[in-house]
Amino acid sequence: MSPALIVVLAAFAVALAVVILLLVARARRPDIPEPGRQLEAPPARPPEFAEEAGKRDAAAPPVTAAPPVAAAPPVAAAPPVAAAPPVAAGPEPAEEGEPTAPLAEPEQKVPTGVEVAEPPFPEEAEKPPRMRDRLGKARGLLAGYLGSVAGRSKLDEETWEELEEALIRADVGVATTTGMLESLRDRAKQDKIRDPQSLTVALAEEMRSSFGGTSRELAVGAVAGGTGVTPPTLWLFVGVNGVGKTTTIGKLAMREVQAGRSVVMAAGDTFRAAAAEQLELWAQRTGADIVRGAEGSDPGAVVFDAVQRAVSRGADLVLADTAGRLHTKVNLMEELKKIRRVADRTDATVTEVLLVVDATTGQNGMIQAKQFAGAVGVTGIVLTKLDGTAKGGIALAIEKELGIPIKLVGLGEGPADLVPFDPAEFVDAILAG
Ligand SMILES: Nc1nc2c(ncn2[C@@H]2O[C@H](COP(=O)(O)OP(=O)(O)O)[C@@H](O)[C@H]2O)c(=O)[nH]1
Ligand SMILES: [Mg+2]
Repeated sequence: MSPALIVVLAAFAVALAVVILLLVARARRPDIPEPGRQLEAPPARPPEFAEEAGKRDAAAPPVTAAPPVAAAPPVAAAPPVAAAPPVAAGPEPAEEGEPTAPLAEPEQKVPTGVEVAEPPFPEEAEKPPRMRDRLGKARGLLAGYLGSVAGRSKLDEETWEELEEALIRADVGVATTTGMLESLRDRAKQDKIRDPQSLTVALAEEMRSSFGGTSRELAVGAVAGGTGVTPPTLWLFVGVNGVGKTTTIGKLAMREVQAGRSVVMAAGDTFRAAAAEQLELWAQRTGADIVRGAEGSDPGAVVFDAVQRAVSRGADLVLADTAGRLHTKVNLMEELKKIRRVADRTDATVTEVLLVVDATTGQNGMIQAKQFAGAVGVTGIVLTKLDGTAKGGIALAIEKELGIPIKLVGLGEGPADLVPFDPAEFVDAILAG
C-alpha cells in the first residue's frame, strides 16, 4: 500500500468518525428538555446511559486517535440529562394557557350561585311531567336488581338477601327495609309464593301498601266564623339550604295562580339578599306579589308584613320562604319556631308547614326530616330532585318512619316540574322494567 493511499484512508476514517459523532450528538439533543415547557416528567434516564454513551464514544477508535474529534463540542456540551430541572422540580410555573397539574388541595366546591340561579321558564305553560318519564335513574337501579332477583331459579335465602341489598341501595333505609321484608315474607307464606318472579310482583304491592292512605292535598283555610270573609291561607316552607324551597314556592305559585288564586310570597330567607332576588324572579314570572325585607332583617317581620299585604289586597294565599342556614350562633330550629309563632298570630290561617327534602341526599334527608318534624310540626313533605337520583327509596322511609305524608314531588327545575305525589304511580315508576 502506498503511503499516499494510507493517508487518504486515514483521512477518510477520521472524516467518517466525525460524521458519526455529529450524528450521535444530534440524536441525543431532542432528549434534552426544553426548560419551562415540560409539564410531564420525561422518563428518568438511567445513570448508566451516560456511561454507556461514553463507552460507545470511547470505543470508536478513530475518535480517540483523531484529536479534533475528541474536542467535538456537541458530545461534551450536551448537558447531562440527569440535570434536567423539570424532573425533580415537578410542573413548572405553567406558561399562560397551559393546563397546570393541581399541586395544592383540590379547590372546595362552594355551591355558589345556587340562590340566584335563574329558573328555566318556558314562554308557554308546560304540561306537568309524568313520574315515569322522569324517574329513569331510580328505575335503572331497582329494575336492574329486581330483574336479577326474578331471573333466579328458586326462591332461597340468597334471593331474600339480594332483595334486601336492592332496597338498601335504593335508600329505603335499614329499618324500613327490614320491616318491609318481614311483611313480604308473611305475604309470601300466605300467598304460597315459591318463585322469585312472583316475589317481585308481591314486593311492588308491599311498597304500594306501605304508603298510607292519608290525604296529600294541600289544605286551605276555612271561612272565618260568622264574618263571611276567608282569611288568607299561609303555607310555610322549611328545610336545609339548597333542597329546593324557593324553587318549590315558585312552582307552586305558578300552579295556584293558574288555578285562579292570588298569591303573596314572603321572602323570609333574609340570610342572603340573593335569596330574595331569586324569589322575586319567580314572583315576576308567575304574577305573584312579593314582600321582601332587608338582608339580615327579621324573617318573622317579613312574614307578618306579607300577611298584612295579603289581607289588605284580599289575596288567597301566602307562601312563606325561610332560610335553611343561619349564622352559626343562631339556631335554625329556634328561628323557625319563632317564625311559626308569628305566623300563627297573624290573621292568616297556617294550614301547611312543608318540609322540603332533597331526594338525592339519601338517608341524610331522613335525619333532617326528624329534626324539623320535631321542631316545627311539619304537615307534609315535598320531595325534590327525584329526577336526579338513582335512588328515591327515601320516599318509602320518610312515610314509614315519620308518618308524614309526601304531598308533592319535584321532577325538574322548570315551573311545571312539581306534581302531586301518587304512591301507586311512584312505585310503578321506580320498578317498571
Ligand atoms: N333537578 C331538580 N332540581 C331542582 C329541583 N328543585 C330544585 N332544584 C334545584 O336545586 C337548586 C336549589 O334550589 P333552591 O330552591 O334555591 O333551594 P333552597 O335553598 O332550599 O331555596 C336550584 O338549582 C334548583 O333549580 C327538582 O325537583 N329537580
Ligand atoms: Mg331558598
